[in-house]
Amino acid sequence: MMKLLSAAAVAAFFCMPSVSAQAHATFERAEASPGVPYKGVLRVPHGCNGEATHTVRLKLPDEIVSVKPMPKAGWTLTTSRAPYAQAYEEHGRKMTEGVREIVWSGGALQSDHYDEFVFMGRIAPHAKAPATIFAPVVQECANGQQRWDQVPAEGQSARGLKEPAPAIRLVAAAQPTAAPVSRVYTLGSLKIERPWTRATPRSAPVAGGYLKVTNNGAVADRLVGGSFDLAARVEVHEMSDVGGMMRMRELPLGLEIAPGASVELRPGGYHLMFMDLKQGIVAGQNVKGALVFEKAGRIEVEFDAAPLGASAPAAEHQHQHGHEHKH
Ligand SMILES: [Cu+2]
Repeated sequence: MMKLLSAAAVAAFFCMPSVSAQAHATFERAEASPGVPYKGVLRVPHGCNGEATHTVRLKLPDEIVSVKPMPKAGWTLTTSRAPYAQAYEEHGRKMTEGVREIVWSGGALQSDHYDEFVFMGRIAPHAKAPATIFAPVVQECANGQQRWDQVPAEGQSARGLKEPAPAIRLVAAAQPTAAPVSRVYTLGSLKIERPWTRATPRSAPVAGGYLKVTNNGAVADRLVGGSFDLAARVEVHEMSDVGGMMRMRELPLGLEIAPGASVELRPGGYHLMFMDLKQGIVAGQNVKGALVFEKAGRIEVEFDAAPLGASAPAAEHQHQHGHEHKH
């Protein structure tokens, strides 16, 4: 016959070591790439020696920028701002300072409960990869603290540390295996090869457009703009390294394609900027748009969306056959 057991009796019966009591504070996503958005979900598995946590302090490493913390019911949110170790440029605006510490306070997280503390940010475009970055955390309780601020010595593993700081591994953005992509267009004496774009986070306001144009004619032409189904308008941009800082600006007169020349629009260089996106771009999606040249006129094209952070177009073909696809 079934009997109701008290919680204590159940615990005694199973007599298992509590997994959560040994767990460390960690981030849900432990890997990210320079220049891409990062949603930080800090997982807090227990309190201070069995005591409830009333405050969680999270220090952001230099590599995490543009941070906005997510408010949390039952907790008071405060942030402290400070200059970034290294300024960077985002769409023409110089970013010099931002949130460096987030404090959630006035809460009551029981030691045998679990909770998550969230922020949205970005891995700085100048962050080095591969590397591991650390975000020290302090939990404050009525009579003590639980710190997560140990960082392994250079070249050492964090495995042996009792109170390791939550870590994020930075890896170079995914480079899709380069297979030839067959979208090629001809407009007068211009040859336009494989227009592509990149997946974006849902809330991204802009995206980049890339392609290669070759002018087989005898006179110069200019790429002056275009359209993109998911954007309000399209601008032609230039990106350049000015004293170690990536700078982006609109080319009001467009981009010249000299006779006989090939110009490649690619991440980190010339690009189309899709302004005021209506929705996020999904990897694998083909988005219709158009290119407008000063002399050759307008042509409808399709942009293939490569994964977030890709530095080259996604492979169009699943299998490589060991030969070039001719067009
Ligand atoms: Cu741009």
